[in-house]
Parts: sequence; structure tokens; C-alpha cells
Amino acid sequence: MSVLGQSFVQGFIRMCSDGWDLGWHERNGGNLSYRMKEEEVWAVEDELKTDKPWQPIGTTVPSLAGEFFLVTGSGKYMRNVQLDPEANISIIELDGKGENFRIRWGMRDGGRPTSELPSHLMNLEVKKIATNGACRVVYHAHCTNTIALTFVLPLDSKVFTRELWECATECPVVFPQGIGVVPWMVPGGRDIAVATSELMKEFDVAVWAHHGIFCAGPDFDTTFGLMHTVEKSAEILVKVLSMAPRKLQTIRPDEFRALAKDFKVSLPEKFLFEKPF
Ligand code: 2HA
Ligand code: ZN
Repeated sequence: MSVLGQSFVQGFIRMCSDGWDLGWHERNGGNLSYRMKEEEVWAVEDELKTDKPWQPIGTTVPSLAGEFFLVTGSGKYMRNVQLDPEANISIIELDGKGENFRIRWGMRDGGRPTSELPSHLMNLEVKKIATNGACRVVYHAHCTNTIALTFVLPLDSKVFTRELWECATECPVVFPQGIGVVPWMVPGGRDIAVATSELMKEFDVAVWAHHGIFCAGPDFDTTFGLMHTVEKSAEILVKVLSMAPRKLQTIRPDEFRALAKDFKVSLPEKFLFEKPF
């Protein structure tokens, strides 16, 4: 079967379109990567080319050595992925040291993988190790309400986690570990990749101040659903903060503890501190 006929490719394309539909991908904003399964590599082997040069990743990911990834292209628009996948996404292979990559399929008219490739690969590496190989998807989007909150909330994981948990009852169940916050940094390089992947050891979500969100998960639905849940909760908080200077009521620490018990999640006590509404 062709590359485009594969279900993992179809799932990847749909996620790009869904993010566009929700307004998270102005111009070339945002990017997506997927760590392919061995059998998915075998299934498309006939279509993989070897004429492109090896190039440095810009960081080292030894635990991903030799693996294959489906990634969006640098400067490419999420909007266009569905319309012309072969020109906007690519399958890349990593070398035996996890230092270089080469394009094996896609980017038909030239170009290179996402400018955030170091962050994607370092996050995928940390998550692969932390989940015994279960994590395969890393997604970066420019979610409006979450970005807006990075101007008015302290850039502190405890505050972001607690505020977003309070704004939608499902949040502590969907991201019980909480969410990390990266202060403003220059995007695209190794430094922001190191800072983000350090947080990804603990969290599945990292907010980039004044920029966007990185999410990780085992499949497209879970990862997209996580991004969507965080951003929905952020939208509620933006509305609440716009309506009144303070909440009249909210979910209290003991209520989170009761929720955790019934839903069988464990919520770190560091997020359940006493505070005014
Ligand atoms: O333009 O989102 O962070 C792609 C990006 C860079
Ligand atoms: Zn971005």
C-alpha cells in the first residue's frame, strides 16, 4: 500500500487539519511528529528513497537511533497538509548515533523537517524512555487562550496546573501529573528543546510562555485530546478572568482528592495547596 494509504499517515493528516480548524495554526505555526512502529516502516519500505543527504539534527537522541518519524515540514502550513501531504510532510530516518537524519519520503518540492525538530525528538526520546516505548506523538500548537494566560499568570507549573484543573472537572483526570511551564526562550534550538524535554520527564504537557504548547501521547487521539482539553480549560479561565476580578466559587483541594479517589488517578499534593479562590 502507498504511504498515503497507511492509517498512521491518515491519522497524522487529520490531526493537522483538526488543529487548523480550531485556529491553532496561523500561517506556518505549529508542528507534529510521530515515531513510527517497525511494522509501519516495513509497510512503506518500497516507497522510501535513499538519495537525500544525512544532515545534523542539532542535538543528540541516542535512544531514538535508527528509528523513523513522520514529521511536518519547516515553514509548511498545517492547512496545506491535507491538500498536498507529499509536499508538506516527510518520513525521516535517524542514523545509528541519533545525531543525523535524512529524508526518506516526502518534502517533494524540497525543504527540511520542522524547525522544532530538536524539541520534537528530545521530547519523543524522554517520553519513549518514561513510557516503555508507548509514547509516539509530539504536537506543538499556538493555542490562543493558553498563550494569553502566559501574560497574566505567574510562569509556574503549580499555578498553571491548579488554575487549569479548576476550570474543567475533567482536567485532573486527563492530565493528573499537571503541566510544565517553560519561560520565554528563543524557539527552534537546542536550549528550548533541553528545557522542554526536562519537563516532559514529569508532564505530558509543557506550555511555552508567549508562544504555545507542546503535548505528548501514545496516539493521535489522546495527544490531540490532551491539547484540546488544556486549551478549552484555558478558554474558560480567560472568560472567568474577563468577567470578574475573582471567582465566587471553585473546586477545592478536598474535592480534587475525592475526584482522584473515584476516578483512580493520583494527584500530586504539591498542586493541592491552600489558596483564596
Ligand atoms: O513556525 O511553531 O515554533 C513553526 C513554529 C515554531
Ligand atoms: Zn511555535
